[in-house]
Amino acid sequence: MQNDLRAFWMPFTANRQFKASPRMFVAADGMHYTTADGRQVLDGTSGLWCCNAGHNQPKIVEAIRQQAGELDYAPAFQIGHPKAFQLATRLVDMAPDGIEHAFFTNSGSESVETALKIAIAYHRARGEGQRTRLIGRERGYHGVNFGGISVGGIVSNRKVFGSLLTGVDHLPDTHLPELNAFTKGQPEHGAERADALEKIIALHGAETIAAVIVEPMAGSTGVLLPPKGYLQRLREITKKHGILLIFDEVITGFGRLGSSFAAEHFGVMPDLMVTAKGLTNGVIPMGAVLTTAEIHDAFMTGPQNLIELFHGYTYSGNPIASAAGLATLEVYKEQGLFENAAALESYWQEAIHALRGLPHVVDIRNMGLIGAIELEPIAGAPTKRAFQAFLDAFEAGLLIRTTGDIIALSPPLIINKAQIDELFGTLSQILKGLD
Ligand code: PXG
Ligand code: PLP
Repeated sequence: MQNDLRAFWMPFTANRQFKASPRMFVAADGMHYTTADGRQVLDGTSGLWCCNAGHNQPKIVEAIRQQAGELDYAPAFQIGHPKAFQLATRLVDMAPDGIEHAFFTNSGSESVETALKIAIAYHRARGEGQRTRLIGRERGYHGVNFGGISVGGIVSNRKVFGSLLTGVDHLPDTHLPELNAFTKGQPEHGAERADALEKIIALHGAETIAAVIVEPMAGSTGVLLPPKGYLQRLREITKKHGILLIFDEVITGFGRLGSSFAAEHFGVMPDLMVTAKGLTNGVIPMGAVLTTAEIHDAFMTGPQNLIELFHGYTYSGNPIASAAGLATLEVYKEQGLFENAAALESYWQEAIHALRGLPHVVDIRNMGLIGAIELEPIAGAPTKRAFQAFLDAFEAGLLIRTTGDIIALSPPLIINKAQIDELFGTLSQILKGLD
C-alpha cells in the first residue's frame, strides 16, 4: 500500500519539502538507523539528543516487554505502583547531594511547566505569594508549551503565539563568538553576562521574582557553553536575593557532558532540575523534575488528607516508562557510559576542531560528547547552507542536526573512536562540497 503522507502534520518540520522527498527510518540498532531504502545511517545526534545508550538496547527493550505484560497502566493520582518509587529513588541517588525528590512528567516541555509552577507555588506556600516573575534567557530553549516559550528566547518559537505569560524577563545569552570562537571546552569570556541579573532584579524588585531558569549548556540554539564562572555567578546572585535557580538539564542530563548532570559537572547546585530525554533513552516518553527537600517540604503542611500540589499528568510515572527508566539507568551504570563519554572527550574535541579551516566554518564548540560547527550563512538565505549539509549527510549515511546555520552533534555515548573518525570524515567531505 502506498504510504499516504498527507494526514500527519509533522512537528518542527518543513512539511512540504519533506513530503516531496521523504526521509524515513524503519529500524535501528546500536549506533545506526536503517532507512526505508535499506541504507545504514550513523546516528550523530542520539535521535533528538535522547538515545544516549544507543538503539534497541536489549535490556531496555526486554524491560518494556515484561512490564507491558505485567502491569500496563495504573492510575497516577492517589494510587501507586512500585517501579515509579524505585525510579524516583534511583534518580535522587544519582543527582547531586541535596536533591531529594522527583516529580514525573512525560516530556521536557512538561517538566519545564512543572518546575515553573512548583517555583511559584513554593514561594506562595512560604508566604511570599508576590514572587511570581520568571526570568529566562535569550536563545534559551525550554520546550514548546506556553510557560516554556515565555521564558525561552528563540524568537521563531514565540512570535506568532500571542502574548504568552506576563511577568517574564530575559537575561542576555552568553554567545560571544568575537571573543570565544574556536574555544575548546568552556569559553574564557562572558561570566559578566550573569551580572545582567542584578539589573533585572533592580528593575523589578527581588521580592517579585520567583525563579531564574537556564540551560547550563544551551543545546537547541547551537551548543552555547557557559563561560567559566558564569553559572557560579548566577547561583550567587539568585541565592543572595532568595530567587530559585532552575537548571534545564533535558539535554545535559544523563551523561552528555561525561557526568550524571551538568550541575555536578560544573559544581553548581540549582534548586530544581528539569530532565527528560535520556531518562528513558528516549524510548518511552518520560520526564522528571528533581527538587530539594526544602522545596518539597514547604508543601507538606496542612491536613494529611488534602492534596498538597494541584498538578500532575495522566501518565506521570507510567509503569512502562518507569520500567524503561530503571533499565536505562542500569545500562548507563553497567556499561560505564558516562565514563565512556568523559574518556572520549579529548578525542572528540580534537576530531571536531580538525574541521577548522574548511569552507564556511566560522566557529567550532565542544564539551563532553557534544559539539557544534557554525557555518557562515548564505547572504540573504539564512539556514539554507546548514540544511543542505543535513540533506547531504543523510544521503551519505550520517545523521546530523541543524539549527539556523549551526550543525549540532551529540552521538550515543556508546560511540567508539573509529565511529568518531567516520562521523567527522563524512562531515568534512560534505563541508568541502557545500556552495
Ligand atoms: N528543555 C530543553 C533544554 C530541551 O533541549 C526541552 C526542554 C523540551 O523537551 P521535549 O521533550 O518537550 O521536546 C528540550 C528539547 C534540537 C531539539 O535538535 C532539541 C529538543 C527537542 C527536539 C529537538 O535542537 N530539546
Ligand atoms: N483534556 C481533558 C479533556 C482531560 O480529561 C485530560 C485529563 O484527564 C487532559 C486534557 C489532560 O491530559 P493529561 O493528563 O494526559 O495531560
